[in-house]
Amino acid sequence: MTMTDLLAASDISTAINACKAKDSFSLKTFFATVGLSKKSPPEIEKVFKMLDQDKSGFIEQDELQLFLQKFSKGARALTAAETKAFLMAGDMDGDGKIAVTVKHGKEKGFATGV
Ligand SMILES: [Ca+2]
Repeated sequence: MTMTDLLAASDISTAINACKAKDSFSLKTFFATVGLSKKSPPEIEKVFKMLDQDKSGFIEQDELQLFLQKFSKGARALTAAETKAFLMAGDMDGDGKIAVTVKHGKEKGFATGV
């Protein structure tokens, strides 16, 4: 399973190119551009599982930093400010990480609620 199994490669490059400049990453814009906004929760869950490198069931800060690189190898890492904003958007229960599946905690809103 790779990102391009779920998302169009052209949409991914458009989304990556749109946030090339540091601190220009917007989660909402990225999700919309890459086509994730239109995906069903189970499909979004698959994407989040790919982001969960150590299979902990959560996206931790270090995994979030590499978010863009998971979509495109040549992409930049997120800045500390972007990572923090991402975490604040997704971390509904305040434990400092984002749950991957809808079964974990209260974070069922992340996949669909961005
Ligand atoms: Ca993890």
